[in-house]
Amino acid sequence: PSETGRVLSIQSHTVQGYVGNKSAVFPLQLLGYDVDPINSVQFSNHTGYPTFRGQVLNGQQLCDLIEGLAANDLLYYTHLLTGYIGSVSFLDTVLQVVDKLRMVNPGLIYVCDPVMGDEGKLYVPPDLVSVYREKVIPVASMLTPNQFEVELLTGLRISSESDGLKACNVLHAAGPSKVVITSLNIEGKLLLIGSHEKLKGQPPHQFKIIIPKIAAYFTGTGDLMTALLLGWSNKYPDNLEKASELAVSSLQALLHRTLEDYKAVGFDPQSSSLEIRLIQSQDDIRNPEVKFKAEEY
Ligand code: ATP
Ligand code: PLP
Ligand code: PXL
Repeated sequence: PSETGRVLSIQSHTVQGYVGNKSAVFPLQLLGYDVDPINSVQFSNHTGYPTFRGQVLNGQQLCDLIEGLAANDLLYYTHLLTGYIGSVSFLDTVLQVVDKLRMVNPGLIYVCDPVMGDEGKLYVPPDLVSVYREKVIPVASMLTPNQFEVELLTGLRISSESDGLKACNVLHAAGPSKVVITSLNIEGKLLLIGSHEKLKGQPPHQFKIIIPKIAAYFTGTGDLMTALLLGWSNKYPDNLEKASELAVSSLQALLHRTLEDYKAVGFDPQSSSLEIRLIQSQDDIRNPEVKFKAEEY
């Protein structure tokens, strides 16, 4: 494995519970990264609860923080990580941040989770879709969409594995050399598809990992998954398969621990969204036992 790096992570902060930066920063630190979080929002709790309160950072305020770093020559990063972004103006500012970071480090890797929705439902303003398509995808190094997000980004309907593979090819042509579709529901099965275009214009290396579906609804898992993929794919830059096996194996161990803990206190895991047991799963993050193997196409 190669050396670790310094990550700028622009994501949500919640006082209680683990989504956004709260679910990405700790695992990246455990994997040896320096992580500098910018909190795009600060909410009491995630938005799946009956209510929430808090503040939203605007594009100008993000600019201000970046200018503060720039003024002290502190803009050297190996990675930029972004997740849920709630407005076009904030996403436009993130694009300016990408340019600024690449002026300092032309090799900056931008890992983008294009969070827009799930299961056919959009939970960002519709205007964001074209900004992701036209401006963000071209500058992203690694993309981690779910099935619905791939459909929005490519305009293709994904109803089979081969549709998923074709969509990855379309995304590679538009920019990112690594694409991981983190969840696909195909014929009742849950799977991840990974695709690495090692040489521009050459056929990508593609694989899948079958994931046994747990009958529960978790929040923050998408954010954790992307952080783990960043962490491991930087340690194994030429082996996205191995990086994905490690990430999936950590995450599944954590999900099972979460489920067991909720059951132990008498909660019905299907009745509400579960907060992940992130801290309690630190050994599974540092040293995952690979139980989920990739199958090459
Ligand atoms: P995005 O952040 O782009 O919206 P997403 O919709 O794929 O991503 P999740 O649905 O939270 O995010 O899934 C992320 C990962 O978490 C999946 O790859 C899967 O491995 C795991 N996961 C989430 N829920 C379950 C579940 N009920 N059973 C098994 N694995 C799950
Ligand atoms: N709804 C809102 C308003 C959100 O901000 C998010 C976060 O991304 C979600 C739902 C669920 O996100 P995910 O599918 O990544 O867990
Ligand atoms: O990606 C999950 C997420 C991120 N940020 C905020 C959220 C959620 C999920 O509900 O509420 C603020």
